[in-house]
Parts: sequence; structure tokens; C-alpha cells
Amino acid sequence: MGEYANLRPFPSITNSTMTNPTITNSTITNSTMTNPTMMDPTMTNQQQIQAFFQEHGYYVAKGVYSPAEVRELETDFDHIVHQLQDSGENINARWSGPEMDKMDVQNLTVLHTHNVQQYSAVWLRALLQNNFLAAAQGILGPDVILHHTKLFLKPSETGAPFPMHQDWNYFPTEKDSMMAGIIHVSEATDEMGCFRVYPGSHTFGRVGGTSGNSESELLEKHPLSGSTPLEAEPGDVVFFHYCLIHGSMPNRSNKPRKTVLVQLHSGDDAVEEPNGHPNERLTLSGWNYRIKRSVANA
Ligand SMILES: O=C(O)CCC(=O)C(=O)O
Repeated sequence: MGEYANLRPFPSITNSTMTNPTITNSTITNSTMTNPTMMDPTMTNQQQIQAFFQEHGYYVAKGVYSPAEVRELETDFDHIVHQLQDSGENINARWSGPEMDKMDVQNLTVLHTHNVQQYSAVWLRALLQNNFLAAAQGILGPDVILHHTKLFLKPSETGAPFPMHQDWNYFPTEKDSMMAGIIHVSEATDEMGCFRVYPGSHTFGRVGGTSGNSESELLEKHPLSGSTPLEAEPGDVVFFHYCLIHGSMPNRSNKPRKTVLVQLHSGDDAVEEPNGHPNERLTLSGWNYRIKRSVANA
């Protein structure tokens, strides 16, 4: 990762002593996922996260979820995948377009669903976990709103790539605060098709034609092959701004890449309407200053 490597491992943040109960087979067990203590006591670190993010457009938060939490998350990740496979629905979210046509990827797949929190309480609690929220607050401030989540399973050897693109094309927000945190349930090495970025490219702002589905002058100059791989371990979260140019290579390894992307914006921002993308509008911390009765009632 060279000069763009993470500043330092994510610090441990005091956890609330209150744990959430999970009901499994009629017995109540305590989940390892904890409730958020809203503000991170290590403010210095939040300022460092914000400074790094503002300059580079991304931040790799190390060890956000403990090994015990990752085990729970992986169990429910796999459960969701089995339910998807049993559903008979089309669950292959491989992209199309000229950039994909240039790569020989017709037989590759990426398994996908939106909104893992609609399947699993463990995943719902993961969005409220202390370290995750503290890092998100470092970037967005105290008010953090969930837009949607996305599960991606890139199967071993046949995992599809994502062409380079900017995400603002899909759900532009009035103040451009929208960003994502990719929760890594498995490791993601370069060979496994880890997330790749052009550091600092978020400073270009919104550039037209960068959805990744069509030819683009900017994306021609920023090919997947020249991007910086952000390798990650289970429990790490890669945050990135929605104007950052990003994508990923195929998974050519013998291990599956398992991630859940969490799309977030600040509480004083809102998606420009009309917009048909799934939007949960869930306040994960602080306040949503933009919600209205007519929207909440819809
Ligand atoms: O998970 C990845 O490798 C990339 C996902 C992505 O680019 C996206 O969902 O916008």
C-alpha cells in the first residue's frame, strides 16, 4: 500500500457494558456485538481519520470487529448466501458495459443482495457497533444515516471484477457527504480481488459519465490495472468517499472474498430526489435533520 497505507492500527475504544440478546433456538445468548457509546473517547484519532480521509478519499480502519464478532458475522453472511441460493432468484450482480467487455469475465460471478440488516439481527447490530460508528463519526460527524448495505461474495477462482467508477452517479446527495465502509468478513488480498482506488481522486468531485457502464475520458486515464490495492483482513473496514475512483479485479485465488458495503451520509444531508435506489434512512447515531413526516410515512 506504500505511502497510502493506513496511519496506524485502529485503537481500542471503550465498549458499552450492555450487550444485545440474540434469541437462538429459544435460548437467549448474549451476542458479542455491543451497543454504541456514542462518542469515541479518543477524539485525536477521529481527527486523524478525518484528516487522512479528506486528503486521500479513503481510510482503512484496522481491527474494527474482533475475531469473535467476525465469526458471528461470517456465520450470518453464509446463512444469507444460502438463503439467496435457495431462492431461485438471479443473485449474480456482475457488471456489464465496455470496460467489462475488455476483460474476459463472462463466466465470472459476484453474488449480491442489498440490505443484510433485513435478513439478520447480527448484521443490524454490526451497524451500531462502537468502533464502526466511531470511525464513521470521525468522517461524517456525530449524525450518521444509513442509506443501504450490500453483500458481495466473490467466489474463489470465479469472482467477477468491478470496473472503475465513481458512486455519486447512483445516489447523489445535496452536500456530497455520502461515503461507504466496506466491512471485511474474510481477508481480501490483491489476488482475491480486493478493493482498489486512485488515492486523492475524490478531489475531482462529480465527473459526468463515470458510472462505469459507459466509455469515459476520466476512467480511460484511471484504469483498473494502475489503481492501488487496499488489502484488508477480517474485521477491517475500508471507508471511501463516493467521488473516489474505485473498482476491483477478479478473484483468481482459491478463497472466497466476503464483504458487506455500508453506504452512509451525514444527518444534515439527503439524497437528491427523484432517486430509485433502495434507501433505508436509518439513523445510526445522532439525528436526521432532513427527515419529514411525508417521507417517514411513505
Ligand atoms: O466490492 C468491490 O470490490 C467494489 C464494489 C463497488 O465498487 C461498488 O459497490 O460501488
